[in-house]
Amino acid sequence: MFRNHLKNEAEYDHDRMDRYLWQRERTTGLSRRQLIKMMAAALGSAAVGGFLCTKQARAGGGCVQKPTPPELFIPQGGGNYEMRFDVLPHHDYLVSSDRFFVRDHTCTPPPIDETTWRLRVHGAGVENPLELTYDDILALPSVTVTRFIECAGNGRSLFAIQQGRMAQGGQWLLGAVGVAEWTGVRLSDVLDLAGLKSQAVDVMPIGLDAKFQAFGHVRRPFPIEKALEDDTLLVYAMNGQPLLNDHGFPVRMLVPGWVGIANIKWVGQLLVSHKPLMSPFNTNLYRLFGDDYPPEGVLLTNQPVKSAFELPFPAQLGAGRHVLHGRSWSGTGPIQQVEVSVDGHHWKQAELVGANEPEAWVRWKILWNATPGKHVLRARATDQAGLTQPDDVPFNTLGYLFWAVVNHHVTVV
Ligand SMILES: Nc1nc2c(c(=O)[nH]1)N[C@H]1C(S)=C(S)[C@@H](COP(=O)(O)O)O[C@H]1N2
Ligand SMILES: [Mo]
Repeated sequence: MFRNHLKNEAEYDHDRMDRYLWQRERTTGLSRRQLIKMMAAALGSAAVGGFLCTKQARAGGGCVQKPTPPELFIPQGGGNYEMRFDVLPHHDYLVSSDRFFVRDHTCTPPPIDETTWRLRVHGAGVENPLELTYDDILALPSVTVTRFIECAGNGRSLFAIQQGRMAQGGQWLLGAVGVAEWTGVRLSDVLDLAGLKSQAVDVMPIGLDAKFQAFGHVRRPFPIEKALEDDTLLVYAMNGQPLLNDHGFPVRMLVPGWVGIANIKWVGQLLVSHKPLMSPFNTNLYRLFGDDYPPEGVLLTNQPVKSAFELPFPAQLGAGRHVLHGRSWSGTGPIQQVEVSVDGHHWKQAELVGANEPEAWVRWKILWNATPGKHVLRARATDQAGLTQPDDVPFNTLGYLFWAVVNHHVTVV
């Protein structure tokens, strides 16, 4: 019944939240106002810990299995490492798997034996609940796409650095994003096998990693319309190799253009529902809360448009001519244009280089004659949907979606 507005999850969220609160009102006897207050309270206690696995990491329990040398990554506590843009090879469109950022809620990438692993597809939204083996999945028609995965919290540190207000959570710069080539099967093919019912409204992949505190297993529903898109995949390979354990071996979700959390790693179950589904990962977390937002927050769906220079942050350069390299990306379409300012007033078009895939990124370059002194470089992208990076963004307490133009400080000597 919601089908016609499922494409726009933000609109649908309104209905979904409404129904959810209505169900909760009936089962708990609490008022809507009380329920919203409880959500906000749970949120407060959750957020205090920031990245909650930091303690474990300090105790020596390494969370991430692939090497994370400081030349390639900035550690962000626990199982969280951001990619360094400054050492990304300018000529590579893809981020190799050894450089790809890692974001784990629990520091417990489960050691999964793919011979005993099963994907359970079940729920009232399917006629024939089923279990698939790894081999069953490999035997389905495969699809390869190039897309980014970006954490909703990417750029969070810039709320403090640039707008003077620190948000809760890991203080990422801009490297919690990466573009890879993903191979897997269409989620729609798997749902067809399970006899998807016309009444199905939501699909919720559930991760096999440990429970994230009181929030339980990492899981996030998305509407059936998104589930049925051609590039929404159950992925088993990244850049032509089986997924690394850190990136969700044996199978993870790829939900193109959407916030990182939608791309559930180590998927063990797909719950297909004929009723709206909720999880703390789209009610308490991954919503915009704060003075500029309604009390129940605003759902996150697509990543907005952003840009980064392939320079250290901040950078030091010698005087003279430089080719500045960078990348821009958007969750709402390919990039239309990128403008760069080196003086805070004038904008010049950067030259777009090579591939410009939707929900991936485009590389760009521009010549700069650097004179000694302090400078602020700024890059501003516009995507084909017409979305342009603003000068600042309203604060939200959890620091998601910082997509304002970034002031990149450079000292020229
Ligand atoms: N099971 C599970 N899936 C998960 C997460 C997690 O902690 N557990 N983190 C999510 C978040 S917040 C992001 S940004 C991406 C990061 O994917 P990556 O670590 O492969 O870069 O995975 C998502 N999928
Ligand atoms: Mo994330």
